[in-house]
Amino acid sequence: MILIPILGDQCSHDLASLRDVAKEEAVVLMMEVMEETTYVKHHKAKIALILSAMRHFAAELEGEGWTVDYVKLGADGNSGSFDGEVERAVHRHKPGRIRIVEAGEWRVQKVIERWRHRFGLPVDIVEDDRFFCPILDFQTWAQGRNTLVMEHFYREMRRKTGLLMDGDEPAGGVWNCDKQNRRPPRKGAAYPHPMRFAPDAVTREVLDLVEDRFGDHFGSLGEFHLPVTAGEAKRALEHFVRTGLADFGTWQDAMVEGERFLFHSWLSPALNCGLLTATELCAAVAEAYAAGDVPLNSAEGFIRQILGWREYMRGIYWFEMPELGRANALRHDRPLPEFYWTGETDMLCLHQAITSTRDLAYAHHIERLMVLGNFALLTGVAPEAISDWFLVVYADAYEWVELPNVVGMSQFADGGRLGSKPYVSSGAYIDRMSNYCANCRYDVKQKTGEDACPFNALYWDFLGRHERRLRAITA
Ligand code: FAD
Ligand code: DLZ
Ligand code: SF4
Repeated sequence: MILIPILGDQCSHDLASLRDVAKEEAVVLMMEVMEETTYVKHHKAKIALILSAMRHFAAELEGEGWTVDYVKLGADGNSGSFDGEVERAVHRHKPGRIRIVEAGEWRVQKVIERWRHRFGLPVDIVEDDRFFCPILDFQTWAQGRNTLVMEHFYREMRRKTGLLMDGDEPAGGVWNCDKQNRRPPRKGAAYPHPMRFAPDAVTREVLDLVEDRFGDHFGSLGEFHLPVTAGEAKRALEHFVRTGLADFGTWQDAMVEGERFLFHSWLSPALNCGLLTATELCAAVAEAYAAGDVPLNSAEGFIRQILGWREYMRGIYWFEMPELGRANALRHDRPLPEFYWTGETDMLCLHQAITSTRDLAYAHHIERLMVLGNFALLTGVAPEAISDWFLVVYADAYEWVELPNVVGMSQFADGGRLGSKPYVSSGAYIDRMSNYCANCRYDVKQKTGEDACPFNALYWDFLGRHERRLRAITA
């Protein structure tokens, strides 16, 4: 008998560990464990998403004929850890071997790698082929390079997958449409909304459980409408392709007061826990482009985020761990301002991004990078402090994608290995890309004084403080 543990971010029907295994010879093990729900105090919506997705997925697997041993959080004897639950399952089922897909996070992978010794059983750790680029392939690509340029990696991935390619040439003759993707918001524009799913009985039970056991965690559950099954996630993807994708590219960097999503997909929670696959997403977008339904700058812009940035971030994570978790090239050491938890600040841009984060476990990319990350970097917050915050507050946050985005891209704490310059700006950038400044208590045009936008002085102070180091790094 084979024991197949499936982790909370592995809720994919085509999971590699389930392939080529006879159902009658296997027991699938799924474990709700306190260690995972509390190793950081995740946003309530993230815990609800994972537990609901796990419960739905287990029921679907049973429907397909798998035997599933599902341990609920409140089950008698639940040890609270992956180690403990696999140990108990080994006693229950007496398997001849264990088979598991490699973990998304370094911390968990280290736990799995000890199982062979711990349980005295063969443990097959199977490659996670839900990603386009195997970890070893990325390491081969990255080995010996001083700087790791995403664009070079991305072009190789386009060639390898054939996505948006005309033979050897990029579709439409350009590899990257980023320059067409930086329009500020239009006055009076209407925005679509990601598809919302009313919680069913399973999700409602989970929502009660989360409120009951994790009531002191950050965030609210009132707006919980995320997809929790592969079927719902597929509908959410189709809805996005129909309603948001065409304008995604052009207004990718725009920010608008009160508009949480603009033309963004909000598909990352479903994607990162396995309800959707990267292949499915890219295929749907490439198909819409081929059918003439969406322009190239949107199709390319979206596929670049998945095939380029997402794969690249994962590669960097596994290439640079565990050192990445400690990186602090600019030697920043300030604590995180308290208002990151409360949203209580007069800076409207930060207030907007933080309240969206609190209410939905969501803020879009430019809010994360150019508002929340920018402010932390300018004020010298310790990378570990801001990284812990990012890992807690988003429904799509897993260390493999959060850490390189925060420590590398946003905080420049890796000293420029991932990006050639820090993503910092004064208020002028936020003013150009949003309508926030018009309604803010601060004046974005003023550089000094009581009413001056804080981003302005902070920006020049940052450049002055780090001039020598930045010159050396970027020389
Ligand atoms: P869309 O704008 O619709 O983009 C489509 C998809 O592209 C996303 O769903 C996502 O899967 C992918 N994507 C886009 N940019 C990136 C990127 N830089 N890295 C990886 N994937 C990307 N993304 C996470 O999935 N988890 C995180 O914990 C996370 N933390 C971040 C922290 C910071 C400081 C920054 C700057 C970015 C972070 N991102 C993270 C990347 C990005 O902000 C989110 O993927 C995106 O906002 C998710 O919303 P969406 O699905 O509406 O994205
Ligand atoms: C994020 C999360 C949470 C909150 N809870 C669980 C859980 O109870 N059981 C589980 O299997 N997975 C959970 N997860 C997702 C894991 O943290 C994720 O699968 C690993 O970090 C990947 O390495
Ligand atoms: Fe943010 Fe400054 Fe604009 Fe206010 S004026 S919204 S603080 S950038």
